[in-house]
Amino acid sequence: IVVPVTEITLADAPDGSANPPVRIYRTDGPGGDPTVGIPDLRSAWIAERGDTEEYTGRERSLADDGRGAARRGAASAEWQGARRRPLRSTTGRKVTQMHYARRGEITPEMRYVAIREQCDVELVRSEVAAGRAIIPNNVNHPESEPMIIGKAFTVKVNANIGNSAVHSSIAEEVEKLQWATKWGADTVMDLSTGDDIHTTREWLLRNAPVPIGTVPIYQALEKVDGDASRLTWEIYRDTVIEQCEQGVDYMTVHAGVLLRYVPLTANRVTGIVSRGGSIMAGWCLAHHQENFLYTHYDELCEIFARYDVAFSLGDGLRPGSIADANDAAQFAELDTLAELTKRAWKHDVQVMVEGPGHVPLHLVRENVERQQELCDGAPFYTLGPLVTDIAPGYDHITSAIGATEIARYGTAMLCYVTPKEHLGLPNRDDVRTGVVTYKIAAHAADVAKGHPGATARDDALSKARFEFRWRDQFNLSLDPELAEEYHDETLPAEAAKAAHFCSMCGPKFCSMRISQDIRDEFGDAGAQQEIVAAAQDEVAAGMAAKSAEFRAAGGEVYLPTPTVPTR
Ligand code: IRN
Ligand code: FE2
Repeated sequence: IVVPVTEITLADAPDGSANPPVRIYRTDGPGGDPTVGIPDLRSAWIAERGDTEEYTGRERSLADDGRGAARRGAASAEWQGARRRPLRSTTGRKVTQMHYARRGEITPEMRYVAIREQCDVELVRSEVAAGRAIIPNNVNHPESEPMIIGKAFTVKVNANIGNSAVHSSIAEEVEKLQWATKWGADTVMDLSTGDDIHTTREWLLRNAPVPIGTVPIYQALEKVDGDASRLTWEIYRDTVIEQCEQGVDYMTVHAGVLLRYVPLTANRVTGIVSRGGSIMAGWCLAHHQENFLYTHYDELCEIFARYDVAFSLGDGLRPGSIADANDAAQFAELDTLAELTKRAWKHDVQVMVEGPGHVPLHLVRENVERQQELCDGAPFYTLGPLVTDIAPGYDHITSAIGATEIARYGTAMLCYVTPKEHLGLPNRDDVRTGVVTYKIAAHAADVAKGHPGATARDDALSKARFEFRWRDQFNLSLDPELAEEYHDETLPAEAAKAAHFCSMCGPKFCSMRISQDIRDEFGDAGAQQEIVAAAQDEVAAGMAAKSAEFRAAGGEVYLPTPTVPTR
C-alpha cells in the first residue's frame, strides 16, 4: 500500500545541523488529463473481496430519468461515455467498511487510512466497527484515496462546490474540485443543480481522489421541475440509485425533519435555512404526511449497504441565526437523527450527523456534547458554526471561530464557509480562502486535543522563522504562495530570503534577531543560566550586607515619631 504525502525538504540550520524533512497529509491526488480520469486505486481490493457484481444499472436509471440521454448529448464529445458498468453487492451481501470492521476484518482501505493517520490499524477498525468513525468510499468510486472521519483522528474539512442555475461547464467543475483539494479539502460536496448534472458528477467522480458527497433531494427536485409537492419516494429512490451507481460516497439525507417539528420553527427569527430542510418541510405540510425519507429510511439503508454509501444525516432544522441556536426545533431534530443513526447501524451502514449553523460561542460546546451523547459517538459534521451574524463578507472568520471550538470538543469534520456566505456563489479565491481558513480551525483543534504529532509542522515552521529560513517558512505554511507574496511586497529581492529581518519591524527592531544576538553574545542555555545564577548570588550578597547593617543599627522597624522643629 502506497500512500501519498507531501514532503517538504528544509535547509540546514545556521550551525550546519540538518533539519529533517516534514511530511504532510496530502489530498490532491495524482492529477492528469481530466477527460481520462485518475487511476482506479481500489478496484483490485474490491474485486478480491468477491462480494460485488457488475450489472447494467446505469442505463436503466438514466432511462428512468427520461432526460439522461438528452443530458449526455448536451455535453461535448470529450466528456462522453460511461466507462464501466456499475457494481453493487451480490444479493444479500453488505459491502460496507463497517460490516467488515464489525466482523473483525482489516481491509486494505483501513490499512491505507492507518498509514495516513500514522496510527494503529486496530484503532481504525475498532472505531469504524463502533460507528465512531467512517471511511466513505463507494465501490463505484475506486479512484478515491481512503480517508477517515472520526474524533479519534485528525479533524477533516469539506469544501462545497457546484454550479447553481447559472451555467458552468464540466471542465470548470473538475477544476474547482482540483483547486479545493490542492488547498487541502478532505472531501468535496457537489451541490450542482444546473444542466448536465449527471455528466458533471460523473466526471467529478472520475477525477476525485477524495470522497464526493451530494444532496440527492436537489436533483430529485429538478426531476419534478422544482415543485416540491410533486416529489415522491420513488423519484427520490431512483435518483439515489443513479448516484450510487456513479460512485457518490456519502449523501446528505434530511430524514429528521418530521411533520410535527415544522411548527416549532414558526416563531424563529430565520425560520428554516436549510435548502433540503425547507424542501422536506414544504412536502410534509403540502401532503399532511410524514417525511418520506423517514418512512422509507430502512429501504434507503438497504440501498446504501449494497454500495457502501454513508449517510450524512442532514440538519434540516439547524439555526440560521444566533437567536435561533439550541432551540426546540433544532434539538427535536437531533433526537430523531440519533434514532436514525442507530437504525442505519443495524444495517451496518456508516453514518455521520450534520450540525449547525449559527450558534453564539458560549452555546457551541453544548451542541457537540449533546450530539455525541445522543448518537453514541457517531461522527459530527458541522457547518461552522458562525458565532455572530454581523459580519457578512467575513463569515469564513465568524464561522471558523465556532468551528475551532466545536472541533476541539469532538466534531470530526468541518464544512467550510467562504467569504461569500449569505452573499453569492464563491469564486476561486473564495474557495481557497475558505479551505485554508478551515484548515486553520481543524489544525488548531488537533493541537488543542493533543493529537499525536499535531505540532510537528508548527515546530518546524517556528524554527525556520527563528533561523530566518524564509523559503522553508513559506513552504511549511498552509498557503505558501500568499505568504511569499506578502513578504515580497516590500522585500522582493532574492537576498531578502536569507535576511535576518522583514519589513514589519525592520533590521534594528527585529526581536528574533535581537534574541539571536543575545544567544551569540551570552551563549547557550547553560551559559545564560550561569549568568543568572551569578546575578542572583550578587543580589543575595547585597541583601545579606543590608541585613547586617539593619541589625547593627538596632533592628528597629518603626523609627521614633519625628518631631517637627519649632522656632
Ligand atoms: C454540513 C453541516 N450541516 C450542513 N452541512 C452542509 O450543508 C451539507 O453537508 C451540505 O453540503 C449542505 C446542505 O445544505 P442544506 O440543504 O441543508 O441547506
Ligand atoms: Fe447562514
